[in-house]
This record gives sequence, structure tokens and C-alpha cells, in this order.
Amino acid sequence: MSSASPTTQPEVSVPAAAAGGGRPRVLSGIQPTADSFHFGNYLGALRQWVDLQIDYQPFFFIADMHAITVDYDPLVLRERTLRAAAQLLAMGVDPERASIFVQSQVPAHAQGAWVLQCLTGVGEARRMTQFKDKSAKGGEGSASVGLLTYPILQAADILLYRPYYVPVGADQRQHLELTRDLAQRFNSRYKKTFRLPEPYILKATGKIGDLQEPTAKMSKSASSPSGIIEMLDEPTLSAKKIRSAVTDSGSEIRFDPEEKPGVSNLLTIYSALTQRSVPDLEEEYTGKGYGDFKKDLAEVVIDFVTPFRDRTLELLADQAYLSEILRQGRERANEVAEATLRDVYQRVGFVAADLGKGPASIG
Ligand code: AQP
Repeated sequence: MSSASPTTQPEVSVPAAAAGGGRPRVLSGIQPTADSFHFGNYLGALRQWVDLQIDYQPFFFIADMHAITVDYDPLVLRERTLRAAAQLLAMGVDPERASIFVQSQVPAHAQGAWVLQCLTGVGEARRMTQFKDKSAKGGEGSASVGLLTYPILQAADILLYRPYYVPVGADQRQHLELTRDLAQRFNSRYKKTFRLPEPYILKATGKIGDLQEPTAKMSKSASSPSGIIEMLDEPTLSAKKIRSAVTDSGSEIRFDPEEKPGVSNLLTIYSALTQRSVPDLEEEYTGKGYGDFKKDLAEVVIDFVTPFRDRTLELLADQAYLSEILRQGRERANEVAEATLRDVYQRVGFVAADLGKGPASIG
């Protein structure tokens, strides 16, 4: 990895990628459940996707199968899937280095998930906090079984690629633990098949707070419109949201998540977008008020989102190009995922459909 600045410091120590040979793999996904990615997605996870593609071999997918675990509109889902692809390219994911694909186009994910579901306890699945939170609204009885088993599908999404790292936000930590547990369980029950992947979560930006309720995470389903910065919003609207973000009592611009969660969240965003350290920003704003601070951050946000938005809209106008990128990504993903699935099927005792195409090593 290139040298880590304070805002790009991961929780795990990341060795330099192996010299020679193939680049070690990384994998992550994002759900196409909104018209736009938001700042939490970007600073928490997606920016690291772009950084990691330099030294690692990335597989990045648009998690459309996860998106149907809650209420949705099929026409909107299709549109959002393409918007997600355009946004990934616009933020700098390089299709020459990274495979970008749509989850439902790689059948091994669902097939691998079934095997892992058979290794997961119902109680284990029900303990996932995201399931508890998302099913709490309508009651567990009316939540879909898909919402319950989605972390197991996510485990298959990951394990099939045998990645070293999974760049995600802190809210995914529990799902990554389940993934590692399932990998370990499969490996010890059958034979070593899966690599145990490490979550790649940044200390500084692993949880970006809601602008109006900074102790809660910025979230597309839970945040109010004024609490969330959408990457594709009109830049002037994003600037307005920053200017009206909740700040704390007192007037000092100081990083203190306990006492000053609002200001600390804004300092985190400011630092991440400018690569300036938080102490440096604190010093610059000594003696100045919240108004000056938020006005400057609003400008930083405008400068950041304007070219991103323009590029995304340009890419969306070229659907043939987007389809071609997704086709190439799908081919590369299918190749890797099918090879792992063949190993999995052989180890659990399924008879290979094409006996000539069995795994290279049968132990
Ligand atoms: N506030 C956040 N701070 C840091 N990282 C975040 N992520 C999401 N919100 C924050 C990370 O973004 C990646 C993609 O997320 P996703 O859309 O696939 O799923 P999510 O985590 O469910 O995102 P939301 O906005 O929070 O959606 P809802 O409201 O539906 O739950 C993931 O790596 C995630 O950690």
C-alpha cells in the first residue's frame, strides 16, 4: 500500500502486496438501494476501493440480490444498478485493474450461499444487529427470510474470491466476523478451502455520522434528507446541508467525539476530503467560529462533488460502455467464483455435473 495518511490508516496492518505473481485479491460490494451513493459509503468504504486497486486485484460488485431483501421497485432497481456502476467508475475505480460486476450475474454467489446456509444456525443469523434493526420496524414476522440470510449470502460473495481484505465501513464488522466463522467452520468440517479475509476498516472514517444526528451513522434508510450528503445531489444543496449541520454547544472547533460529536464528524469529513490532518484543521480554526468553519467545508464539498457528479452523468449517457464494463467484470468474476464453487461442491459431496472439470486437487 502507498503511505497511509491519518485519514487512510486502516485498523489492520496491511503488508505490501507480494512482489511478482498475481496481485492478492480484495473484494467488496455496495447495494443499489439509492439513486446516489452518500458520503458515508464513499468515505467509509468506496474511497479505499480506489486506493487498494493499485496493489491488489479487486473484485467489486453491485449487490442487487441484497437489494431485494427489503421492499423495492424492479424498474428503479435496474436504473440504480447502472447508476452504481457509473458512480464507481466516476470515483476512480479503473476497469482495467478491477472487475466491476453485478452480483445476480454470477450464479455461484447464490449457489455458494446455500452451502453456507446449511452450516449456519438460525440463532446465529438472528443475532445480526442489522437484521434486528431492519426487521424491528415491521416486526420480525413480516421481514423476509432473505433479510435474515443476507449476511450468509454476503459470506459467499466474499469467500468465493478468497480475498485478503474486504474494504467496508464499521457497520459491516459483525457480518465479516460471521464470514470468517463460516470459512473456518467449512475448512475444519471439510478441507481448507477458504481464506479467512480481514475487514479493511479505516479508523478515522469507518463510521461517518448523520449531519443532524451525528452519533448515528449516515444511512440511506435511517437518515433524514438533511442528515445525509448524496454524492449526486446538486452541489449547492450539499453545501447547504453542511452549513445547516448540527454543531455542539460552545464555539471551539475541536475533535472530541464524546463532547462534540457534530463538530468532530465535520472535522473528519473535512480532513478526509482535503487529506489535511485534524490537528492542522483545529489549528487553522482556532479563534474562528462554527460559521466560518462550515462555510469553508461547504466549499470543499462543492469542489469535490461537482466533477464527480459531472462524470457520473456523462457515463450514464453511455450505456453501451457501462454494459461492456459489466460484461468484462462478469466474465472475470464467474471464472474465479466458479472455480471455488467447484471445490466447495466436491468437498460437500456433490457429484460434479461435468466429471472432467473437477477440482485440481482432491484430498
Ligand atoms: N455512515 C457510514 N460510515 C461509514 N461507512 C458506511 N457505509 C455505509 N454507511 C456508512 C459503508 O458503505 C458500504 C456500502 O454500503 P451499502 O449501501 O451496501 O449498505 P449499508 O451499509 O446498509 O449502507 P446504508 O446507507 O447504511 O444503507 P441502509 O440505510 O440501507 O443500511 C459498506 O461498506 C458500508 O459499511
